[in-house]
Amino acid sequence: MLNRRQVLAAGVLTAGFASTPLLRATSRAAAPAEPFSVRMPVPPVLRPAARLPGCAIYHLTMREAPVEILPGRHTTVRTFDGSFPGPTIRARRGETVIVRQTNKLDVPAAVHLHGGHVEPQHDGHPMDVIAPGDSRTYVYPNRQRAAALWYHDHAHHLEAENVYRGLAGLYLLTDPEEERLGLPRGEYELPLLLRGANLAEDGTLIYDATDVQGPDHGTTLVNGRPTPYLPVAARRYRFRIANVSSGHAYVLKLRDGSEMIQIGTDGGLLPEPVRTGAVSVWSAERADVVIDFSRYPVGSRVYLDNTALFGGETRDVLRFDVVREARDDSRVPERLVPLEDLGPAATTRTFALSFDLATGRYLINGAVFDPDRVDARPRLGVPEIWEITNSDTRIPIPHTFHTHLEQFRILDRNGVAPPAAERGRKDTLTVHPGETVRIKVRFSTYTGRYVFHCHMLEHSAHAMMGQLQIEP
Ligand SMILES: [Cu+2]
Repeated sequence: MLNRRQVLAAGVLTAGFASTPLLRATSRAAAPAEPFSVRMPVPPVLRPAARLPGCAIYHLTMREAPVEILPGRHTTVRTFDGSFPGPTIRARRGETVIVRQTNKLDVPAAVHLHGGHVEPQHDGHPMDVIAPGDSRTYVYPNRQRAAALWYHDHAHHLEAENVYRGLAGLYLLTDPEEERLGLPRGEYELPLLLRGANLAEDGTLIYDATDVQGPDHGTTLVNGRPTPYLPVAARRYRFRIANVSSGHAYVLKLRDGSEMIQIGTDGGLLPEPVRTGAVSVWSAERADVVIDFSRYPVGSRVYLDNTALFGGETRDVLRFDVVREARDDSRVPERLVPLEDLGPAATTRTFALSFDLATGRYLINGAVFDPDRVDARPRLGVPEIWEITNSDTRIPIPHTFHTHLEQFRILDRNGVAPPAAERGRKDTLTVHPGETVRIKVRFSTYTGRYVFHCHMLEHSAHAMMGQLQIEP
């Protein structure tokens, strides 16, 4: 594995700027894909290798595979089981999922279940990697609320490229509370994994960490295909949106300005639905969104746009083609799932996110990641307030702060209560330049070592990460 010095020598300064959307000024010729010329695929649902009482066992192999991204062209990507993005794992609360991962890539990998509440040895710690040729078994107890989690590589220094090249997949955890709500399901509940890709004309996936527009600028992919179309019925659909990009932000709007209903965020369902014209998902965030197509006559074309254009991205994301009528017995109740009270906080910690111009390093509290250093020792079960400040105002670089193990609550942004869609269980949040965000978090169940980091993957790959030791 590359060490930090080698990565720095490889050009961390430009690489750092590369994942800075606000600094992307120019645009580049798009890859040769007519928008809305391919149908949106749905990643396959992974079938268990075995089922035991209360437990499902899966096998996944990480390997390179050729896939079709641009029509008629082959692209070699890094996959879980040949699927780009990875297959969706469907889990139920209380039913253990065991995933045996075999690494047939020529680079190390560590598989992290993002948003998962798991023991430290199953968390995919960045230093706890699966060497090429080796296998490892991860255990996910699923003792947490229904949520759209996702699994992805987390090998230190390599995660940005590994995820960019394809090592990401959705993990949909359900529970009886969610099931009884009557939300759209089956063929009317679809994942939308969003990301960018820099594709050459011949289909080659280019990873250039020094690209000033970010390595994943260029073509917007939904479930691995460029700006696709999706035939829909004139009824409600539930979309499980995940931003699996290196550093892109998506602020999604329907081009006709119509309402969407956001029902969930990173850690599951919101207390109540949020009717909105714009759904925001930054790197690693998820949004659970219902769109009601019954307001459109059959034959309508409904466009989903990205309005967070910092340069290099296209507005087009997805086109819904309303092709038929359909019965709809789904609903969106006015009350979803209540938020539990985390209790009064006993400790306050501060985390300062910054970019050091002199060294080109991304820092948390003035330091880069050191696997031999513990940065915070929260006590099990004791609520804490974390004040996370992005002090980069001269060079306005946003960051996305993510902690492993636990879902937190956003208390305020610069002292102001967060927007309704952020008042749920969160594991990732954007901290804008000049902003201080206060969160409340309470680590539960497991002691041991976990990481927190910026989830702009070019930043975390350059060691914008710290370590927690959860103490009994
Ligand atoms: Cu960052």
